[in-house]
Amino acid sequence: MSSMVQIMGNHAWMLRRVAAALVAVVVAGVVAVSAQAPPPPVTSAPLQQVAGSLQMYVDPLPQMAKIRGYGFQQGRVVPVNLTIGMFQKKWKFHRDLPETPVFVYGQCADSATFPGPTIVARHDVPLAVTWENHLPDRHILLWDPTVPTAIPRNGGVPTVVHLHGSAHPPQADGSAFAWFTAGFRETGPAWTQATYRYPNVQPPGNLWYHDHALGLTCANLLAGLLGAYVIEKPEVDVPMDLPCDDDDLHLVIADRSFNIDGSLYMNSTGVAPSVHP
Ligand SMILES: *[C@@H]1O[C@H](CO)[C@@H](O)[C@H](O)[C@H]1NC(C)=O
Ligand SMILES: *[C@@H]1O[C@H](CO)[C@@H](O)[C@H](O)[C@H]1NC(C)=O
Ligand SMILES: [Cu+2]
Repeated sequence: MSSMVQIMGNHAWMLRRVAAALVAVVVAGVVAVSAQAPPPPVTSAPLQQVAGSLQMYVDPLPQMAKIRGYGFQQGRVVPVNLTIGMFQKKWKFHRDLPETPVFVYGQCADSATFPGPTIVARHDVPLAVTWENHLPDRHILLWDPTVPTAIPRNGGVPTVVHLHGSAHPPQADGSAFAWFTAGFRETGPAWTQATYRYPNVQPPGNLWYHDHALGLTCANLLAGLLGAYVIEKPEVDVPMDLPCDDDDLHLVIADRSFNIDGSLYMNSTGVAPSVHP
């Protein structure tokens, strides 16, 4: 459907981003946990022990659900509106790992996946997505309050969605300051609207959507808030006889380390604001 180069370009960026998340120095928790003692630092030995214990090629390649970002009316392609939520649920990353909490995108909690559903948009057909935050009051990972971070007054996990690589108006860009908590209870200073409109006027290709909240992007992505977004254009795709529909598989490569208990690892070195920075 779209060039491999583009896929790799996006993924290379994602890997860099996730790698950054993995080595991020995490300092202290949310308001709610700031009074607690920092957790003891995790050394690389247990992480390598878990990683080394996982056998490769034993699970089928996961296929995320595709959500069509357009409809048909009397044979014509027409725009649709989608609602996609963010949910906490448990996810099994490997046959031999227990289920563990993640934050993931989906049309409902049951169908939410890591990575999120693949949105298939059509060139020149605008798509409106209402992104909803259904996350709980507390994060599953630690926050770093020593960088400018979205801190809601009444708890909740700030989120905002950025469609990476897309050309769209600034109000739909998912500014780091346009964050919102569950039910839009609290919103950041740049928040203007719940529904983002993506014009899909650029050349066809593979994009990805991911969280972009101020100071929380690394934790929210590590927790699972990412997914693929494809712009198809039959005039380009069909003459090349590329695989389509179920034969067109979208691969998302994401790097994660796991603690001994199977939970997602995030580096919490420096969890003491008096010490760091
Ligand atoms: C966590 O981050 C600290 C500071 O950057 C680093 O020294 C340490 O090696 C990291 N821990 C692991 C397990 O990667
Ligand atoms: C999508 O939402 C817009 C704005 O609320 C509305 O005007 C339009 O009719 C909706 N389209 C569909 C297909 O529901
Ligand atoms: Cu991005």
